[in-house]
Amino acid sequence: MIAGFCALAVAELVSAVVRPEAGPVAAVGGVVIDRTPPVVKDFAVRHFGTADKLVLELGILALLAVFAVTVGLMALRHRLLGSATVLVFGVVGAVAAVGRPEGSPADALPSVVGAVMAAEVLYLLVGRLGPVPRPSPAAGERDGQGNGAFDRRGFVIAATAAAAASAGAGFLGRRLTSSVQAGATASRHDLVLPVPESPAPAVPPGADLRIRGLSSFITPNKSFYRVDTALVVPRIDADSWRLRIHGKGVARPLTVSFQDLLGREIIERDITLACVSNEVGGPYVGNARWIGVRLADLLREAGVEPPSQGGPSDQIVARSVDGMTIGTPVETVMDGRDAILALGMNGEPLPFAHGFPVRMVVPGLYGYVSACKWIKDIELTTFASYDAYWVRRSWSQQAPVKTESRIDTPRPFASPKPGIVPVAGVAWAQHRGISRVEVRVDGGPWHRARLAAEDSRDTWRQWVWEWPATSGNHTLEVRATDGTGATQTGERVGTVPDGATGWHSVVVDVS
Ligand SMILES: Nc1nc2c(c(=O)[nH]1)N[C@H]1C(S)=C(S)[C@@H](COP(=O)(O)O)O[C@H]1N2
Ligand SMILES: [Mo]
Repeated sequence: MIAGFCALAVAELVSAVVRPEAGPVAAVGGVVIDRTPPVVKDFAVRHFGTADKLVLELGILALLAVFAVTVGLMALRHRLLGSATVLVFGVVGAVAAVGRPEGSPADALPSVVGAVMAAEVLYLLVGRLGPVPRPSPAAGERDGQGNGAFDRRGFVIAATAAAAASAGAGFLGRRLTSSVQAGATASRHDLVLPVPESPAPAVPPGADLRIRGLSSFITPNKSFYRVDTALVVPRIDADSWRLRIHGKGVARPLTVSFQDLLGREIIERDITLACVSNEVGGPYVGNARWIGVRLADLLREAGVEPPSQGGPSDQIVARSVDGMTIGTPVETVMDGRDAILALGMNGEPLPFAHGFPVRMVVPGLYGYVSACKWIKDIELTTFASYDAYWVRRSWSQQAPVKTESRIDTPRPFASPKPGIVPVAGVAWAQHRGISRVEVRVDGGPWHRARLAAEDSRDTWRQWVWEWPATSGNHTLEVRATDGTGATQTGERVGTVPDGATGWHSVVVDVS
């Protein structure tokens, strides 16, 4: 266990110099995420939610602990074989790190150096457990240990020293990583958001019904859902950030810096973002005020034309610094909607976890086909010639947001008193808007809910229905109708391949 700890701590230190993402646990975890079958991923999201990454990392550590004990027992019999096995683990970590989307040969270093150190520590410690040459038979008799005698004191000293040195290395690694990232932290801290040339219209007074238990109209950054594959949140210095726009039909390829973006026309918009992995009634949806640059403006400047005007590319592939690829229809981005290269969220620079310094947001599309965080590259291509990350994992190429509604209050299995009970929630159909929400009790007739004032058709809309509740168990159901007049389907389908459908229902016990 001490040797295993030493491996991870030394790897931590070395990865601070190479890059944080190259650490063995992050690298192996990344490989697991990339290879997880959709069923397992859905299971993890359902049961662990946003803690799925923590569960994965703890799982890897638990497995490593089991391996460490096994290898340790083996080393007691075959000292060299034990150490050699540790090196095999180092190779596994190294291969995983080098093979990551943005991996380079240097990424092997943390695992290799960590494993070599651990192999040595194991060899030395096991050596201390061996029989010591006895000065005289009398000494052995005094110990009462006969041939199995070992230098207990020497072992404890060596083990303690190894553990302490490892802890020191690990601690130093952490410190080093945060000082390497200090530039990024400072660049975010020092950023003053630009004043938008085109500000978002004020949220109408009646948009937030302020009912207890109902999601607030604007979702604060700290409670905004986070969905991504990054075990180590990328921290990029805005000053060194660049975005390249290139590919098929790009007459004038562009590379823009953060300063370039700040010098352009800045717009501000309220847009609701939703994840395709959100189950009916689920939490992976949030509404924020974004500030940034119109993506269509940049594309036009680069000479891009949408397919409807003869452009040869129908897909934008956005690439992030951590190797995520996200494919978005060119036509959608250029159809006049407010597709944004966002640099601010709810009045502050993007939080690191939400894509600092720049991310995409496209109203009306699920995040996995539109909302690339930590973006660094935009390539114009075709859907026929390129499948982005999630498309290769059985999700659809095209994924407009489906009309959905959710009951926020009462909570499932709540027990309100008989009388008027406000049933309230949110409904969303980004870029189509919400025109009606209805609620029914126990499969009875649909009742029209009162809609909160509409902020924009790109945002969700709150609703409330005053329910004259009677004693007993009741099932509440909700459905929404979008701005085109289409009513949300009651047919239950799962999240794969392009978003869940069905009516959210909540069972309550009025008593
Ligand atoms: N680089 C990167 N961008 C990403 C993802 C990711 O894994 N990596 N996940 C996408 C998905 S699936 C969603 S739903 C949104 C979520 O954005 P949020 O975490 O800011 O809420 O980001 C999108 N952008
Ligand atoms: Mo998502």
